[in-house]
Amino acid sequence: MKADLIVHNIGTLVTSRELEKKSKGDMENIEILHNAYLAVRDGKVLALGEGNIPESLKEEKTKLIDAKKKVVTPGIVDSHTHLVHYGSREDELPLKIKGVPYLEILKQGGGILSTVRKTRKATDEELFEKAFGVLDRMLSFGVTTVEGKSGYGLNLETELRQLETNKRLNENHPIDVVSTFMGAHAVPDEYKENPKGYIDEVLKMLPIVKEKKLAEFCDIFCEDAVFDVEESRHILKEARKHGFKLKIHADEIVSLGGAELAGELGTVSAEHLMAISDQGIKDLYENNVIANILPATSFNLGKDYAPVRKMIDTGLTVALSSDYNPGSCPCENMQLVMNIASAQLKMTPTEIFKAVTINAAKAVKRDDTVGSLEVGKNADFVIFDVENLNYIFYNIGINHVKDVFKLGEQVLTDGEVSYV
Ligand code: IZC
Ligand code: ZN
Repeated sequence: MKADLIVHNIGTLVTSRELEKKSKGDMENIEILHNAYLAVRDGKVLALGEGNIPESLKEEKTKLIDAKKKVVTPGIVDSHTHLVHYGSREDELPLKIKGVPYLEILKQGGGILSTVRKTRKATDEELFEKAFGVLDRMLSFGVTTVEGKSGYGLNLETELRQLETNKRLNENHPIDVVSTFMGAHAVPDEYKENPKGYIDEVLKMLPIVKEKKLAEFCDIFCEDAVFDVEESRHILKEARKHGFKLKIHADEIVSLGGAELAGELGTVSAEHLMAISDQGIKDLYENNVIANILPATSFNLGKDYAPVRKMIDTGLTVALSSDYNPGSCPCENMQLVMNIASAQLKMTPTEIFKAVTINAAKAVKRDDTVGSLEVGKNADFVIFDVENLNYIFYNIGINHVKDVFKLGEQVLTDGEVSYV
């Protein structure tokens, strides 16, 4: 079969295809090729390898792109974001700088609840336009798949509007959007005196969201003074009965036992884990739960980082995501996340690429189609304007992404969005 497109003269091709682990704690077990080519047909990877392009792949109309010895990787998967919402919270910056804790701002009716008020008032068009711009920025940093959560409606109507916006974004933007229902993100003002009443509301939303096919995953903010372990267990078990795959914001700020619950329920992933216990790490490992780490949030809140080296040594599957949201981490930049992972979490470039490609694809259950460049998988890939992987983690704070391809189509050209 002939290729539509061949990228050749690739200095370093990170395919992210998983290789056998050399030890339990090996997270560098992905394939990295040198002097390589990547051939695409009908939006899928047709062939790849080292050396010259095999003549058998070429025909007259095959488009050739010279990668000029640069680095090519799979499209980055941002597997944890709060994509659709309205407004911003820079009015809380002085409080944050003075040291008022994130959960205290929420208790005072700010934080998530401030975004809920703005999101409820926004029109569908406003929600769509704002998130569309965010996706363009994410794309410019090399992201081709994004998970997005609801959780700023906290009532049926606006939760559905957020999820419908996810669907519309998925249909209209080149980035794939994986939708997560997070009605249990906070207790809304109107249920302040009756939080159990809000849990009943969430339970009623579950079958409606599922019936409308608006979300694949259900997530919950299991946190001190938000939803406790028992409430989280109840909601997640009900969600599972309705066919949702599960995620949990666990041990982000306080070590509540969220990771242990993730292990008990066998959720797909557990998110944050900055305050995880040793038992929590063990439980995630034994139950195959992906540790989804969001270091830009630690950075932005001035909090401890998750104990990632310990997790990797234990054998956990670690993913890295942005946590893009209007409060704890208003950041669309996955390269910043990767730079923090290098400097602060002491992850190697190879581990970091594994965490943002194939492991992140597993965290959104898309590893059958994205997250690695393998024959038959989607031709979602990025050309970084650097000569080796280390350079991305050495020259920090700038965007090294030059070109992005989604299903074989060029959607970012020389740093500018270029899809039609
Ligand atoms: O809007 O603050 N942590 N949820 C849990 C968030 C951060 C989002 C927000
Ligand atoms: Zn989150």
